[in-house]
This record gives sequence, C-alpha cells and structure tokens, in this order.
Amino acid sequence: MTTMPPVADDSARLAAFEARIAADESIEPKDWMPERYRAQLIRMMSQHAHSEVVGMLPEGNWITRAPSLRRKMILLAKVQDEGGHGLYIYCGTETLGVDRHDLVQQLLDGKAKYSSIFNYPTLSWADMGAIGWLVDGAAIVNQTMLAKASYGPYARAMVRICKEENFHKKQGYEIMATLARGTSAQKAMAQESLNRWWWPSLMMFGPHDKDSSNSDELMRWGIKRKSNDELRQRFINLTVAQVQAIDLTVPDPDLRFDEATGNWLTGPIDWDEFWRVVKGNGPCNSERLGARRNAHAEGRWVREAAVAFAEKQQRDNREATEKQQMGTPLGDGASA
Ligand code: BYC
Repeated sequence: MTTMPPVADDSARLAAFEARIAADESIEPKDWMPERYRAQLIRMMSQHAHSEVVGMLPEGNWITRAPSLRRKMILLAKVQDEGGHGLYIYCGTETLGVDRHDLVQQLLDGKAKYSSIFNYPTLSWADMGAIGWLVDGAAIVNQTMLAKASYGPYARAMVRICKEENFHKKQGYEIMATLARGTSAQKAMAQESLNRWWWPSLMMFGPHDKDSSNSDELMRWGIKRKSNDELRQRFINLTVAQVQAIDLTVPDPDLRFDEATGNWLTGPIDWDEFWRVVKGNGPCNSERLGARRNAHAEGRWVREAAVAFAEKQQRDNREATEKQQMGTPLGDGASA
C-alpha cells in the first residue's frame, strides 16, 4: 500500500504564503492563498473593473459635442481605452475563480461599489480636461502602486493600464492649459470645472486611514503598498504645481505649504458628501446605474450571438478533428 504524502495543514500553508509575501514573491492564480486574500482581491478588483466601465459614461456624454475632430478622436479613443481597462481587470478577477457575469450582476443590482468620482455630472467641455487631468491623474498615482501588488494578474494589468492613463492625463491637462490661456470666458470655464472636480478627486483615494476598514489587511498582504492618505498627499503635491503652472487656483482657502514636511496641506475634506455618494445618493448615482442597466439589456443580443458563434466554432473544430482522425479516404479522384 502506498502512503500519500501528508497534506500541509492550513496554518502551515498560511505561514508559507506569508513568507512568500514577505519575500516579495508574486502570487499567481494556481497558488494556494487564504480565502480572505482571495475575497479581498475579488472585492477590490471587481470594484475597480466596474469603475472603469461606469467611468466611460461621464466622458461618453461629450463625444458628440467635442469642439473639433481632433478632440473627438482623442475622446473616443480614451473612452474606448477605459472599456478595455474594465475588460483586463474583469479577466484578472476571473483568475480568482469567479464569473464576471456574477460580478456585473452585482453592479446592476446596486450591490457592488464603484468609484465615487463617476457620480458627478459633466457640465462643460472643460470637464473633459478636468477628468483626464485630475481623475486619470489620481488613478495613475493609485495604480502605479497597485502595479506592485502581490497578486500577479492584477499587478500586470496595472502596468499596461498606467501607460494608457498617462496619455489620458496629458490630453486632459492639455485641454485645461489651452482653455486657461484662451479667452477670459474659456479660462473661467476651466476654473469652474477645477472647482467642481478638485474635492471629489481627493475623495477617490478613499477615507482617511483611520476610517479605512480594509487597509490593514491589504497592506499586510502587499495588495496596497501605500495608504489612502499617503497616496492622496502625493497626488496633492504633484497637482498643486500643475494648477499653478497654468495660472488657475486650487479651490481651497486653507491650502498651505508646510515647510517642515514639504507637503501641501489642504482644508478639511467633506466626508459626509463622500459617504453620501458611496452609499448611492450622489448627484448621478441613479443615472449611472440606469445607463448601465439599459446598456446591459440592449447588449443582450450581442452576448447571445457571441455565445452562439463560439459554440458553432467549437462544433466545427470538433467535426474537423473527427474527420482528421478518421483519415481522408483515398481513391476519391484526387490522385497525383
Ligand atoms: N469610491 O477600507 P477602504 C479610472 C469604499 S477608474 C467608492 O479604504 P480600500 C477611470 C471601499 O470600497 C479607476 N467607494 O477601502 C475610468 C470600502 O467599502 P467596502 C478607479 C470607496 O479598498 C474612467 C469602504 O469605502 N480606481 O481611473 O482599502 C475614466 C472603506 O474604504 C471609495 C480604482 O478603482 C471611493 N472613492 O481602498 C477616467 C482603484 N473609497 O468595499 C478614469 C482601485 C473607498 O469594504 N481601488 N471606498 O464595502 C483601490 O485602490 C481601493 O479599493 C481604494 C479604497 C483606495 C479605492
């Protein structure tokens, strides 16, 4: 009788897993991982994927109103990129053993979160500049760190996404810079847009560290490498200089430079507003979910056609393989 090798118990596996995290090894889909690590990744990655897809809506709203063909082409490409980002991250999430249809259903049922920032309206062309500059700019700061996350598929998706986000940010800043050196009405439009997007962009980084329920666990497992407040501060420091460079004003009377730390310190963030938006009561939450639900219903025939086509291909491949295995009969008039 052969003896099976003993299966390491969970505490031994957990210790081995944590040793790999401590050694900065990448965790891959087939590796053993604690269920809580898997669940945290599914939560965070699916929220991220939903954010990319819902995030197409505020800018998509302006494709038909772009002021020139060049701007229209750039905006179209950007919105399409965001859809692609959603796709990579949904694929990454599926490596954890979940089905993206279930994740999308959670979004449509209003059970899954997505970034608060996409629940604000886009009221002027300058908002296309502010979103590219501030929203993609904040995303770059956050995602550059996530590119070092311990879970391989998520980290690798971030590398490509960050490259694309850099273009998004540059085109947004270019729109704002152009408006800021335009007529006084154009400059006022840029400033008004900055006024509306500044604070929601800071909220993208999540609550203060002391109120961040997930951070400790995510940091311990190397999913997050820097805390919400650290990344927010980095974004503020980078962005204040960019605001000044195009002669606009940060809409914060309390903003001051702290010589001791080298940081720009802001006034208080309105966390009541943040939680209102996160809980579904922001200016556009119901509009955004409504748009996603409609798109899902209208796209049903596309999903069904894709499944039917995939099944047909599988059938054709199977038949071709069977024919090959049986061998092509000789003497059918095809002799040399
Ligand atoms: N909005 O414990 P915390 C893009 C929730 S799209 C809504 O700190 P965590 C783009 C949080 O989920 C890219 N909810 O959470 C697309 C948690 O609730 P649950 C967007 C938020 O996970 C189109 C609770 O508050 N980027 O770039 O440690 C056009 C407590 O928070 C938010 C990402 O998705 C929020 N802002 O840290 C243009 C980045 N903040 O789940 C651009 C990936 C917090 O426990 N995600 N909550 O019920 C992350 O980096 C992290 O999940 C967060 C939050 C920093 C957002």
